[in-house]
Amino acid sequence: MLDILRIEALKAVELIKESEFIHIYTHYDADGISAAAVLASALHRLDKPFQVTFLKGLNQGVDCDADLIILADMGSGYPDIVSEIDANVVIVDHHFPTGRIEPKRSLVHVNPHLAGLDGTFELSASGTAYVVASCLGDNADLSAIALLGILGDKQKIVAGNAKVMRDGVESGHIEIVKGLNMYSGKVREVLMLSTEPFLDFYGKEGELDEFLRRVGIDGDAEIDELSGDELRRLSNAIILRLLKQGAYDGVIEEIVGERFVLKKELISNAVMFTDVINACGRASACSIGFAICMHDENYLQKGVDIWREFQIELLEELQKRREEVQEGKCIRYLLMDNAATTAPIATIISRYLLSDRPFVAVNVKNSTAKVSARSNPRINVDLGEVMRIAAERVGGRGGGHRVAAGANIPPDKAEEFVKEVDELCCAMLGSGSE
Ligand SMILES: [Mn+2]
Repeated sequence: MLDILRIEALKAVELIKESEFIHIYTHYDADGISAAAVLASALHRLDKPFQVTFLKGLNQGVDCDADLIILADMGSGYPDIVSEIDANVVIVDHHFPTGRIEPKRSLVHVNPHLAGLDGTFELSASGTAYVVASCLGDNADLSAIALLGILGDKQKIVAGNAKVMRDGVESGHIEIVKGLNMYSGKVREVLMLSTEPFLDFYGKEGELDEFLRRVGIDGDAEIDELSGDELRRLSNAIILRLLKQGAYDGVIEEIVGERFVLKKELISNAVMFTDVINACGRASACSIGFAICMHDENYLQKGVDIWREFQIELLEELQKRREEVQEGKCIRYLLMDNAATTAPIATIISRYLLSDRPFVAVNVKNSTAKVSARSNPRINVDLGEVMRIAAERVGGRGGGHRVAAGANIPPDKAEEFVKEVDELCCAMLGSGSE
C-alpha cells in the first residue's frame, strides 16, 4: 500500500523539482504544523524557496502567488476550492477524499485513502508528508517530526505510521523507552499540569504534597531522571489514584508502558512536543510551533510558555465546569455558554472522572452550539449514530466515531437535543434507566 502511495509521491516530487517558488498551506493543528515542517525541511535541503501559511480551514482561501501550491492536512474534502486554484497543486492530506477535482493546471493527490490505507488511523498528514519527503531525498530524520502529527491526531502506530516509526528508530532519531508516558519536567509540575492523564491535583497543592510524601518522591526531581524503583512506585500510585477518581481503566495501558524519545529534537518528549505545537496552534502562534520543529532554539521558551498557559486555562475551565455537570437518564451532560473549549473538557471528564456513562458537552458561542460527545469501548453506545440522528431531529448536523463524536446544532435547541441524545443512548443501552 505504501508503494502505491510512493508512486503518487514521486509524481509530487517531479512537480516540486520543476517549481521556482512553492507556497505551502497547512492546517493549524499539531498534524498540520508537523506536516508543514516535514515538507519545509525537505524543500530547504533542496534550496527550494517556499512560504508557509497556516489556515483553520481551506475555505479561508488560498492565493495563487506561487507556481506550486502544496495543501497539507487539507484539500481532499474541498474539490470545489481546489478546482479554482490557478497553479500546480500537490495535495498531501489524509482526510477522506470527496467529490471530483477539476484542476486548472497539474494536480497530484497524495492521500493514503487513495492507496488502500485508512487515513483516519494508519497514516496522518505528517506521515504522508514524510512519504513525500523520503522521495525527495535522504530525510529519515524527519520521521521524528512526522511522529508529532501521528500523536496529535491520536492515530495508531500501525501500517504507514509504523513505517514512520521504524525509520525513526532505525536511523537513531526516535527511541522507544519503557516508562510513564507523561510530560517531562519536575515531578510536582508534571502531576499538576497533566491532562492526559488528568490526575486532579490542580489547585490541590496540599493533596499533591501528601501524595508525593506517601510515594516517597521529591517533587523537585526531574521525572525523566527517577530511578526504576521510584518510577514503579509513582506508576502504581498514579494507577490507584486514577481508578479511585473514576477513570476508564483502558487509559492505564496508554500511560504506563512505553514512551517515545526524540533524540535530536528541541523537545525530546514526543507527547510534550506534540502538545506544545498543538497549544501554539490554538493560541494563533503556529509559526512558533513550526519554528521549534525547524530546530530554532529562539522560540523554544516561548512555545513552552504558551503550552503552560494553555494547560492552566484548560484546568481552570475544567474546575469550574465539573460542578455544572447534569445527570440525564443514561448520560451526563454539560450545557455551557462561551466556554473556552468544548472537546478537551468532554474528553477529560469522560475519561478521567465520570467514565461509566456517555458524556455530552454543549457549548453555545457566537450564536452557534458546538457539541462534543465522548464514551469508551465498555459502553455499548454508538455516539456517531446518536449525534447524527439527534442533530438531524433538531435541525443540525452531527456524526463521528463510536466513542468520539460531535455535532453543530441551533443554539436554542440545546436542551431538546440533549433529551434526544439521552433517549437514543437509553435505547441503545437496552433499558430506560439503570
Ligand atoms: Mn490531520
